[in-house]
Amino acid sequence: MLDLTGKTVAVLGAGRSGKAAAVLAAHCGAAVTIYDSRESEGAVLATPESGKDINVDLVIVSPGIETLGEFVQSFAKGSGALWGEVELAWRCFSGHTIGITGTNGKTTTTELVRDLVEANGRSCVACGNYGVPLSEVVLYNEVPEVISLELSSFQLETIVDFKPDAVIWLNFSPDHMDRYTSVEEYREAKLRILENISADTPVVVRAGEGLPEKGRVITFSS
Ligand code: UMA
Repeated sequence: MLDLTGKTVAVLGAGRSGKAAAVLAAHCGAAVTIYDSRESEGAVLATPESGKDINVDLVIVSPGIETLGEFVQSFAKGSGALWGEVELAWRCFSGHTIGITGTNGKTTTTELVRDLVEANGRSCVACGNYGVPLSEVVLYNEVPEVISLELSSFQLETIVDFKPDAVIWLNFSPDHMDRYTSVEEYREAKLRILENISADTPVVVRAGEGLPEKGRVITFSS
């Protein structure tokens, strides 16, 4: 488990991932405060203005909060590192990670992958953008050997060292244009799934997606 003893952590967002990240960071030994821009039980009410006065060792951001927005940036300035919830949780997981992204079909595939892994005799939990935050899963009494991890572009924006053992890239089409200034920006966020992989990491991808040449590519098509 990651050791955060003596560290101060600000978790931004008191939704499902924020609360799970806060419990996990506290479990790792940190002094944790949750901040939210709305009145929320267990969280300190914060604004971009008040965030400027908060300097901590680590800021953990929930996926629904814009990384480059004023709220997150006010906390990040003057603080140490900025991680997403997935980055924190992945650093606390010692099993195998299958990272799944794409614009459509992620949840179905995440469940299918879990079933395939289990059918091969290994314990596996489907999680991430799909329902259960990874931060909850790493604190289960029986931590699975493998995680089938659905990853949104929002979650991928805030990875640092996150390195899946296998990648599945299903497809890409414009989405979330209320968050991104261009389709390219959305695609760049998703492509971060490949950022830290090794040359031999399997990358299962739909033929014709035009991904950068990274990993050991295995294409599929109808
Ligand atoms: N908040 C602030 N400041 C802001 C904006 C929001 O404090 O500027 C606070 C809100 O007041 C709220 C909290 O942030 O209290 C919400 O955080 P969040 O939006 O990250 O929501 P969570 O409940 O933590 O859920 C997140 C994912 N939500 C989003 O990505 C928007 C869930 O994905 C995910 O299941 C969950 O973590 C567990 O990992 C949902 C989703 O719609 C299903 N995802 C998008 C999609 O699939 O298209 C990407």
